[in-house]
Amino acid sequence: MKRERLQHNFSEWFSGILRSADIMETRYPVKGLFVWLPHGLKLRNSVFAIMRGLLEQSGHQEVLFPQLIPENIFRKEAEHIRGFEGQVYWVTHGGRDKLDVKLALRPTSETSIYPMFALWIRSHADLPIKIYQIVNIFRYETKMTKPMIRLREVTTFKEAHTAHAKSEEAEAQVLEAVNIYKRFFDELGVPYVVTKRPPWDTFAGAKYSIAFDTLAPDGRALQIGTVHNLEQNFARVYGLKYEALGGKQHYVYQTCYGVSERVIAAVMMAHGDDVGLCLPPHIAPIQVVIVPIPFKDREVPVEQIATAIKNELAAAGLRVHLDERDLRPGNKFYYWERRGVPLRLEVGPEDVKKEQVTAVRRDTGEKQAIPRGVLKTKVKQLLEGVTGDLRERAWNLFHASIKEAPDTETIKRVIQKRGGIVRAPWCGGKACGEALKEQTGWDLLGEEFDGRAPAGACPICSKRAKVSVLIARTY
Ligand code: P5A
Ligand code: ZN
Repeated sequence: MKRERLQHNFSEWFSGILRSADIMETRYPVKGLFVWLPHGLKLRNSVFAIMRGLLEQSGHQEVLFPQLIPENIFRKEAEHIRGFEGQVYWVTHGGRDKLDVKLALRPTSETSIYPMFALWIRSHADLPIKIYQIVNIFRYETKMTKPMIRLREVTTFKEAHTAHAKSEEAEAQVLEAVNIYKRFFDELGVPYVVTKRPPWDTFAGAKYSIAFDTLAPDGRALQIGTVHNLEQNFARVYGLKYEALGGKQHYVYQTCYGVSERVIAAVMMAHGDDVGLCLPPHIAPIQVVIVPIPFKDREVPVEQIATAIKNELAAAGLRVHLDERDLRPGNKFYYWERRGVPLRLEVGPEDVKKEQVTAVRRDTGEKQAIPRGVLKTKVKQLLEGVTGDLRERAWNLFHASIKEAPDTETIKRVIQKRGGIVRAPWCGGKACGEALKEQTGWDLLGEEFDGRAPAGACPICSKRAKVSVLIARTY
């Protein structure tokens, strides 16, 4: 399967496929805002259903907070504000009246949620709190906007927020969140690295941030999720206190973590090819498409049989579509291939005669005849195979794009030449981190999380390396 065009002109491929695969309308007349189309919205919903399941299973409860935050409350946490100041849209008027207190359109919801936490938390018994919401947020992004990837209205912001009695519990929560995200991306077959972001790239108001990055086909790293330990920063500002057993008041410890529709872009990139999308079956809005191949001069009930097959597969719980349009089969094939439908079943006169169906896998193009008698079982098997193979292929490509480099010249050159991620030894010092960024000209993703103990010396200070640092060109 060809991925050349994706590599060389990823941007063009991506915007082309958004429209032709019925994912997004990109001509909405406000910069950074886009329209979800039916097929795209179904894909989005099934991806976020997985996330919902993972969060619910691990004791998170869904809430829904208002979108507007009063300026005075929004401005309380100094660091947070410094980070978001330049990105906030303000509501200043209600009708013709100027508002007494300006209202921020949430760029994220810490400052909307935590004042309510302050009302809810009284004693130790009220903790922990683990909530999440899937909402839209607004960020006045100044870098180039891109559908799903850098939006001014993020339509699908999944944010979770937690509060704990003890520092260690917040630490444990960070690990739980990292594991939830790992499972999420594994389910989607989206490969990733996990790093602890350097201080200059830490979420505004957090003690530290852990981030997931994948690679776009053009070799640039894309941050697809973050987990933050907020420690007591927000708790102190918003007065989130609980009474411990002895009657003493304590500030809570907090974490938050989020992903957005960027993960949908990551799914499209991880599995797509020259033709278009290639979707993992469990999230594909249509898993199986049936294309009848009628034969004019013969009296074979192709359509009738195709309908029977459709009903049989639908009854088995598969998302199946019968394409009865008056189009040439070849056009239909291409149409569904572009949309990434994992499996096509063709029913032609030959198939009818032999009581079989011809199955074609979207990912490999592999064709095979399936006897009608074992259709259900065989189709399910094939789909499972596709899921596994897509994941494996994506991870193989990803691993091949991670290179080791011992010194700044090599780091610089490797990324310049082929993009991807470079793993280098690092003493872990902030100054050396900054120098690495300066001298290579690329971005530090950060210290590799649960990475292998590195061999070698820090390329800057020559001290023995304590950790591995990952470096890439980023989006
Ligand atoms: C965590 C959830 C936060 O906002 N507050 C609540 C924390 N973290 S974050 O890193 O700023 O955002 C989380 C993830 O959202 C995606 N993202 C975006 N996606 C599309 N367009 C944007 N403008 C945008 N900004 C952030 C990123 O994947 C990020 O990791
Ligand atoms: Zn060093």
